Amino acid sequence: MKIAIINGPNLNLLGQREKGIYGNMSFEDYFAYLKEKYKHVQFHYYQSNVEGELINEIQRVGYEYTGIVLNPGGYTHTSVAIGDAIAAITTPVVEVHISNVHAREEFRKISHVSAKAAGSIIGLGLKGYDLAVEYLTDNK
Ligand code: CA2
Repeated sequence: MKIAIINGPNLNLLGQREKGIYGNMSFEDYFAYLKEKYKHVQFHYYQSNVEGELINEIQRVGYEYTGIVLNPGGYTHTSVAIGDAIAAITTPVVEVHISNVHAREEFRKISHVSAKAAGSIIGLGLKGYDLAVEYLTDNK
């Protein structure tokens, strides 16, 4: 069972900056925990700050993998192209946001991804990735 975790722009800074919003754990540390917890899952992690690279990766894994956990970062609110990429693939996508985007600025309430995703997990911190993996691996 193959699960891809794809993180968008600036999420490489997790644990280093804005800890009040995004927590103090790096994604690398959290990823080590996930791999330990779901030993039967073959994980692939990808992070990019570049919109087209994220789309290339979504297309690359989007037909063969069991599921994609996607946090598109700020592109969530701007990228029609990432939404189109999700609509084009066959692998289910769970959208994850660490912070509660609905409790922040107005522009963060818009997502070009939510309607194309199987579902969204918002505002539960890094635990959201865990819950997304749980959903995607259930009954597989
Ligand atoms: O809450 C989320 O997961 C977001 O996708 C994070 C994006 C933000 O633009 C979305 O509205 C919500 C920002 C990612 C920035 O990540 C940082 C992490 C640590 C330090 C600085 C930025």
